[in-house]
Amino acid sequence: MIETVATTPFEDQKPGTSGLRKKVPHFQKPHYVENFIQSIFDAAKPEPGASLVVGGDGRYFNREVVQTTIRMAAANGYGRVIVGRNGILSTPAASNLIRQRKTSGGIILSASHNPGGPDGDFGIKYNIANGGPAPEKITEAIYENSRRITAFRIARDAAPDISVVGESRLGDTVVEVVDPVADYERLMEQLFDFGKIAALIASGFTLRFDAMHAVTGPYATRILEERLGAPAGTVVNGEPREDFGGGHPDPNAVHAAALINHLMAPNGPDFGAASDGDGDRNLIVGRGIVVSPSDSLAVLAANAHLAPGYAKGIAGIARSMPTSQAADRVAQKRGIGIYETPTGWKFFGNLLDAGKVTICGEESAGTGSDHVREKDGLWAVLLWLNILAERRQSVKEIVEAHWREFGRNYYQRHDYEEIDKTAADGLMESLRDRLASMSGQRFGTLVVSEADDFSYRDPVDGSISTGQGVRIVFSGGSRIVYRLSGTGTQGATLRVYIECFEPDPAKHNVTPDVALAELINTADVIGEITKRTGRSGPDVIT
Ligand code: VG1
Ligand code: CO
Repeated sequence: MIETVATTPFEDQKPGTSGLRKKVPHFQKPHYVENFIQSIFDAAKPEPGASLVVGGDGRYFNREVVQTTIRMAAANGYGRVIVGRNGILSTPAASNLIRQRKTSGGIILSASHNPGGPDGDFGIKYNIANGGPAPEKITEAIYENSRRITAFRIARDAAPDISVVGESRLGDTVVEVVDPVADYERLMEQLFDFGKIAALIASGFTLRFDAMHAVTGPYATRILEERLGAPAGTVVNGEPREDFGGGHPDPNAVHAAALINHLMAPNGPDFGAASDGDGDRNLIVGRGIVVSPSDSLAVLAANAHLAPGYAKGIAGIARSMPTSQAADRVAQKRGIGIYETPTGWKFFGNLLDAGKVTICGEESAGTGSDHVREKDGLWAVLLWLNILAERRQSVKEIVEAHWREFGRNYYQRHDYEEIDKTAADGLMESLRDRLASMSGQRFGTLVVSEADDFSYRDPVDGSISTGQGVRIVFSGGSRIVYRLSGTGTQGATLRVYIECFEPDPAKHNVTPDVALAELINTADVIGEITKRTGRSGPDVIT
């Protein structure tokens, strides 16, 4: 029995960088979830009998929204809903399922690295048939629908039990519960030399993976411990929890400090890694070195051919605009394409589908390839392990050799979190107002060579995205980028990205804060950050 329920629109269901994200109590308002899901289905316009993947990162409220989504999918003409057992699917595993099973799309429930629990964050995202996040054309249609919605459709019956793998029915719709790890594990096995990685581990190479009580726990335990023979206990915090154990599942120097300290200890392991709430980000740590995500992208791109899945070489690289230009140097030297896109994985989809690029990455610890259409935390870890198994050098040796060959891009991102929204908007507006007169201005030893507000024309479909971040480039190539986060749920978050290039290997051994000192000061002078936000420094530096 299908019910049509009258509803009234919410004004704030505009998807951000990666879906709609709000506090849990906000999502719990009557009809808030239903309105948004109906708006998705109305934009997706599934063929009758189409199939849909549903799953999430297991955070608080995941279970309820999975049930609601199944009931609404049944009422909106979907013939089959494929759902991870207990509603669990990491973001890359969901992307893979959409592709493997050729569904019309998928709904991924996640607020990624944002904290969970009853007062934490929740999120809903729609991915299209290629497995990737819906492009802006579709997210805009979803938003438009959400502002006009008058009713939603939902099956009156409860959704079937999703704790056991197998098929059942809800009305005419088949609900298929799958093991969340199985298909993903098969995909990883095709890409990487599991035998070689297992041999590396058997030879005494030691590692630790911190799943941060989030969704990657079961994936990492199955693959690293059960398949590749890493000893039990290699995966820590491997039990997914609804509130991520009260932590903040963001694999950066602040929230993954325990892992980093463990790696820096005298008897620490050879390799450490962590992933975020929904399993699409990665942190790579070697003994004595935390690998900056932008460097990791460049190293992976330069060495991917060492893994069987990429043995033929890579077609090209794409990076988000604020990501350091380390990857560009790899592309230039290897004679392959390099693409600069706005922030967010949805902008990589067309480039990957068209075969223009094989590897993509963002400075925010996201790396991935054409194997799915999302960034993929465990994939990056396995590619690193495959490279280590082939090169038999330490992480530090590999990164330092990379800098010697390509030069080093010193890089930092400074986040000012939960600042006043009006102050943040004012800061960006003031920067935009000054862009035209910026060129030629001198700040200390730095002279501005170019300044703009990044806009992107998709080379595949010609769509244009404007206002993607203010770039100030100095002669010599150093740059400062300012943009506001599109994933936060409280106030505004200002991100300032600071970068300079150092070709001389004799100067590769200073810390980024030293190499970037003048740029960091200049970022405050040009952005008027202290003056406008009242903050004396960033909350997080990555
Ligand atoms: C952040 C990151 C961006 C990433 C996005 C989603 O967006 O900067 O690189 O794609 O999160 O990742 P923003 O708009 O807050 O800067 V995830 O792992 O949160 O889905
Ligand atoms: Co994520």
